[in-house]
Amino acid sequence: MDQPGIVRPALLSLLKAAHGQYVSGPTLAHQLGLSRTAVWKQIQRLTAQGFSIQAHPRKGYRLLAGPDRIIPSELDALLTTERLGRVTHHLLSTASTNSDAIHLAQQGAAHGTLVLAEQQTAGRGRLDRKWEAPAGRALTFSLVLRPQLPPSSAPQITLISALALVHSIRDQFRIPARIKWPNDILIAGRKAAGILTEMQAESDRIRFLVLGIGINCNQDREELPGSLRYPATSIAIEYGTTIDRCGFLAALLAALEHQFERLERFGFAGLLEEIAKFSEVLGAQVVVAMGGKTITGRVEGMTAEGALKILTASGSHEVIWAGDITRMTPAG
Ligand code: BT5
Repeated sequence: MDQPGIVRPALLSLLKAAHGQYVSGPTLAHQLGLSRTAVWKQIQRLTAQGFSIQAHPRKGYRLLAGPDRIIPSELDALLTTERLGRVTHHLLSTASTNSDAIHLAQQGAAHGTLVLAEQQTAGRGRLDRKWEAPAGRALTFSLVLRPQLPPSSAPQITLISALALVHSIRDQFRIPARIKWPNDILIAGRKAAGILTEMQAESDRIRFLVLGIGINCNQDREELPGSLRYPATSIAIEYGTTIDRCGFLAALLAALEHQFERLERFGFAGLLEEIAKFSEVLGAQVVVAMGGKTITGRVEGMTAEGALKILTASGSHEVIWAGDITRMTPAG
């Protein structure tokens, strides 16, 4: 039975798989196990959701363009995770998905709860800086996490998430993304994504952690914010064409889940080498700003907790737990 109001993700998958070519009504009906009238009704529902579909009396249907928003049923169909994203709050507009996720976590939201927004009106970075992204062009989301880890591991979650992001971007688009300690993803030296981890903890355990991720996906150059601390780019600019945000999100959630499992199994020290492999800053000459203070030196590596080790110009070894790399000359 065809349920009223529900669009079958399989229909969308079949249309997408045809890459803009027609798929005949009988083919769709056969593959979906529906009558041709039911297929036509489903097509109408997709159109109502913002998909642009051309119907031809003999050739069938072809997908011209998707809406600038993620369709929850499509995400559901693509998810391969056990827990991440299994409960999803999908919002067209909100102030900040991190604020929403914190609120939900305080009310007991389960590990893996996802808050996804097409637009944020007060998206934030660290130290209450702004995170800017036009509606429907980026990915802005937050996850409620309840790891069995001490509060001191919060920075590790940020770095492990960065590792998952780098792997997903590399696997999906063959783009050599890198990690800029502590929370940025760079492509060709430009910022393509940022991570904001916020936590509520007791002295010895994390009550919950909210992992907020903003990714520049389909913005063109004009849509990237003007005055930035660091030059920016988007995946589409580097990839050369727009990307399927929904497919990318599903792949990223799987990569995040995989990396969190590895963190719990092997500990952070076991993943340090891999993070170092994708680090943009290892060996680089840097200026790090921390509060009102700056430190200049060469990045020697990371501690087993995820802090940055710097050899300063005067020869002293410094360990930095939080800060911003404001200038960087790559290792050469
Ligand atoms: C970050 O902070 O990079 C963390 C950004 C996290 C955003 C996500 S979106 C979903 C969730 N909900 C939220 O409210 N936040 C999270 P930070 O390292 O402090 O960098 C912030 C700086 O990045 C700003 O001061 C700008 O200079 C710059 N910036 C803002 N929007 C940008 C963009 N779209 N692309 C590149 N840089 C940007």
